Amino acid sequence: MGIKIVGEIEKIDGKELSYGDFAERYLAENQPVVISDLTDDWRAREDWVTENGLPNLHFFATHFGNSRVQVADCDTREYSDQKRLEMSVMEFVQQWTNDSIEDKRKDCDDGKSVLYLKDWHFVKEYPDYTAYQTPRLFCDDWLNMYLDNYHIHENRDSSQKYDQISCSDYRFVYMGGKGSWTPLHADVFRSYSWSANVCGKKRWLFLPPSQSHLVYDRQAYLNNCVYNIFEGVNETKFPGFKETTWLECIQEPGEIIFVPSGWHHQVYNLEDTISINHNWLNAYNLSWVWDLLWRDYKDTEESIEDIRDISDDFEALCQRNLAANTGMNLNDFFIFMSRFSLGNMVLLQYYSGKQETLSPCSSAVAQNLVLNLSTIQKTMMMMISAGGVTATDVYLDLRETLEDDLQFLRLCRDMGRTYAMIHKEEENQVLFSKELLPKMTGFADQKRQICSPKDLVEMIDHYITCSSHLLA
Ligand SMILES: O=C(O)CCC(=O)C(=O)O
Ligand SMILES: [Fe+2]
Repeated sequence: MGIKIVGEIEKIDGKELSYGDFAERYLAENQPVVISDLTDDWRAREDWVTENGLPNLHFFATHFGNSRVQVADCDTREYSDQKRLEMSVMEFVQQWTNDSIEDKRKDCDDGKSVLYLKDWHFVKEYPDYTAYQTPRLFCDDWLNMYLDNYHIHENRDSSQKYDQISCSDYRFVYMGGKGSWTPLHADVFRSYSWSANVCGKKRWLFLPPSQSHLVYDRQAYLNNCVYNIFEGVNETKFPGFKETTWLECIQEPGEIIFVPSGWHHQVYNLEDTISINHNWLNAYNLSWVWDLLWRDYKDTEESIEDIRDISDDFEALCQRNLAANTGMNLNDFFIFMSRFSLGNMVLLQYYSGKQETLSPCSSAVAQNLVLNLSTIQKTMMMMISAGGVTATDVYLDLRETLEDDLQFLRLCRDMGRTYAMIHKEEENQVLFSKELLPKMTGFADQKRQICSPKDLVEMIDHYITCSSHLLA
């Protein structure tokens, strides 16, 4: 059964695209787009690619050969994903080289599996090797900004050691030969993703979120999703699949694709390809993240309903399972939003302090901060009406957050730099840590704790009101 492809993804020149236009046309509208001309000066496009435009495997083996990475066996399904193997980059490169030599000799198809290195946390592992700069369009990234300073899920029962690398960030390198591929999925947390081809070509197939229900089997445990849209989609399980309509895109070397929230996609490497990809979220897609988290929570609850009566703390069990399945539970989300809001408030106070001299850029930053806060506030209101977060030991102690160590100061500094850069503020106006500290101590004298979404809503109200003059 073939799929129905009804159009292609728009392509535009990144040099001609302002941040405001990108936010308005693609982030806010949740529409995919391919952007050219933003990767020409990346070190990765020099170091990682041979003169013939192929992956420079020798470079990887000599510089990063010892890294342990996850490699997907593209021919073997395991549950809803491909089977994963762990190996060193050196081993991966050796297998890839051997396979290509054999393919050439035998003119292909000897039944050997195609391997695909995925989800390599390259930036975390090699922070001093600047392989690329994240384009400004994708920098309003709460997820990675937060994860650079905090863990999203603190594991309270220390029996399970926190997985340092695999939860450390959402910035990845992918590498695979021609024919390697990624099964149908929508991204983690329903975040946005961007994906840049360092070399090679990809074919993408996209399904708009309005049709997502057509690729799910709601009857099955944990909502089974179609795995491969080109092979054996079961009519009985997915009766709506034949109604689906797809958008296609061929992504060339150097191009970046923007994958909006909740769009399912299946991806093929048409040539030997290296790509860099980040997942991120911000004010424009926060409601997607919340919706999924709440739905996953309800599904988790339902899946263990039969042990509710014999469980000491059913809610805690649900939260534990949710964190294990999705990487974040409702409490983690609440703490994430609380810390992130606090950072926005501190910055807003900083900008309020310079109200007389607010440049157009500073005022764009202030507007962005207010947008962030009001979006978090709306999301917290949804959380309140859904009845989420009831655990009594989940709260944010302001004094601890503000004074205890450098984590929060770093988060504020990263946020300040990021928003200044996004809105092109002059270097000398970028705030410095020493100016932030007095702003923070002002906070600590106030209410001691944010104990519930309601507290956070009230606190945000106060700060938005106080800074309304910045938006005039
Ligand atoms: O390139 C791939 O194989 C998959 C990438 C992907 O799914 C993404 O960037 O969201
Ligand atoms: Fe994806």
